[in-house]
Amino acid sequence: LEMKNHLRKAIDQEELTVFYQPIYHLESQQIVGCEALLRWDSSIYGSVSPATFIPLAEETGLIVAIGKYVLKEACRNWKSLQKVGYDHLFVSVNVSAIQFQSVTFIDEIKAILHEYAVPPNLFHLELTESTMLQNIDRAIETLGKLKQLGVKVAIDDFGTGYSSLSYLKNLPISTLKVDKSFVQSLESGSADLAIVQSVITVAQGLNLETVAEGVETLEQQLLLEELNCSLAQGYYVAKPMPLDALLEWLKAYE
Ligand code: G
Ligand code: G
Ligand code: MN
Ligand code: NA
Repeated sequence: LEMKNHLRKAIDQEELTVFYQPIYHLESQQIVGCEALLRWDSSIYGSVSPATFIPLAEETGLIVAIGKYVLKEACRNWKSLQKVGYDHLFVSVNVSAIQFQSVTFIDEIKAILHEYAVPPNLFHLELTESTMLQNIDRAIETLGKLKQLGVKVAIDDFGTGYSSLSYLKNLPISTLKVDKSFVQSLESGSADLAIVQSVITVAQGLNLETVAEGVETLEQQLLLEELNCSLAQGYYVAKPMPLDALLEWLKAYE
């Protein structure tokens, strides 16, 4: 309860910030975008993981305000990237189930993209399988509207849910993000290699892009390249960082 009360004040007290982790094309090693990842630097608790405070925000309904803050901040920061020439990079924002299911979600997205003049094709959303499967018909409808707007949607943490593959063909999405739990134990001949390989094969068959998450070593990167995974992100190339640091990092990376 205590933490919930502090979370309530976190936005106004400017304790919430958005970090960005670069996403790159494996074959060319070019940076193509970044994932927005929320951070809470609390005056009481220090830095709190979103894995802890996002569920709290969902329980209390605070996720509505927090979600809106992240969407706005991501668009505002995209403008900063654009101003210094990185106008080809996409920004990918995590969306929680409550946010996605809100009746005003599509209008909110439209308004924010309009307000910051962000090209919809450079604005991506990440949803988990469980978010989509809570109400599959409704999800298909909302995803269809996003697609009409030109906003790309990725399934996040793909492979960790219990759902069957059959629903995939009915979802108007564009990307599968291979969960880092599979990527981290990638080794030649391992079970995880077989799993990642089949996810990529399924994605190719459905014309979906693949992003491997949690790439920490050159070995993992090379294996993913061999498997024809298109994009990747992970500590091997860069950790999530504040916008200022990202701008510096992009300049140095060129
Ligand atoms: O960056 P980190 O590993 O700490 O993120 C932990 C979890 O929090 C991840 O599952 C990530 O998807 C989630 N997360 C990070 N930022 C956001 C956000 O802005 N909104 C939502 N809903 N989840 C987020
Ligand atoms: O949204 P999602 O659940 O995919 O969140 C991605 C999480 O993975 C974020 O918390 C991010 O900080 C974390 N992350 C990104 N790259 C790496 C990595 O290379 N290794 C590990 N362990 N975590 C990573
Ligand atoms: Mn994500
Ligand atoms: Na993930």
